[in-house]
Amino acid sequence: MSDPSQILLVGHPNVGKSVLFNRLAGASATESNYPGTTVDYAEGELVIDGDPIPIIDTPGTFSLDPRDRAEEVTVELLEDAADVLVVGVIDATRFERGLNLMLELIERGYELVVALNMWDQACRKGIDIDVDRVEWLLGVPVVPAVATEGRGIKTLQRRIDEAHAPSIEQVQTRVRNGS
Ligand SMILES: Nc1nc2c(ncn2[C@@H]2O[C@H](COP(=O)(O)OP(=O)(O)O)[C@@H](O)[C@H]2O)c(=O)[nH]1
Ligand SMILES: [Mg+2]
Repeated sequence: MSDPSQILLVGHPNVGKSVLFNRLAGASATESNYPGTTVDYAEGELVIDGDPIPIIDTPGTFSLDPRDRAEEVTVELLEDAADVLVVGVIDATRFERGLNLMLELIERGYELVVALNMWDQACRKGIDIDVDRVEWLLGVPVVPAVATEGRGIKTLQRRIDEAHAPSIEQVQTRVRNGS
């Protein structure tokens, strides 16, 4: 996507969104309270091609059919701005669970880049994910990362430019035929 109005980090709770957010937004980060709620979220800026773009660390959500106020806030943040670019964050040790949320994001037409965080834990546990293959199946950039160590952050930042909104039908066909 050329000029997103906002970048949103979206993922399950405890996948490392906030650590990743702090790596990306650095000193620009500030906490806000979502209007009319007790839900907090952090906002900052990420400079892409010389332009500062607002970036938001959304409350953890398991799906885009919200089940509590925090999940509702994430869905509202996704729906409120036009030209949203989503950095979907998955815990690589719980890859398949995280994948469902990415498919929901694709289904709703969001421009997406996926961060496969906790890559260190996945390696330690012997979980072997074929990143190129996942990238081909989803049709969006997929970047392994270890947010706590700052690994993968530069690549993620660079590849935000390649964010893509593939058609869910194409993704489903590839998943059906390609496995
Ligand atoms: N081993 C490992 N731990 C991580 C990584 N990223 C985050 N964490 C830890 O995972 C926990 C949850 O991170 P947090 O950013 O709060 O997750 P959030 O709920 O998605 O915002 C914290 O204890 C982090 O230090 C990672 O890449 N590798
Ligand atoms: Mg968090």
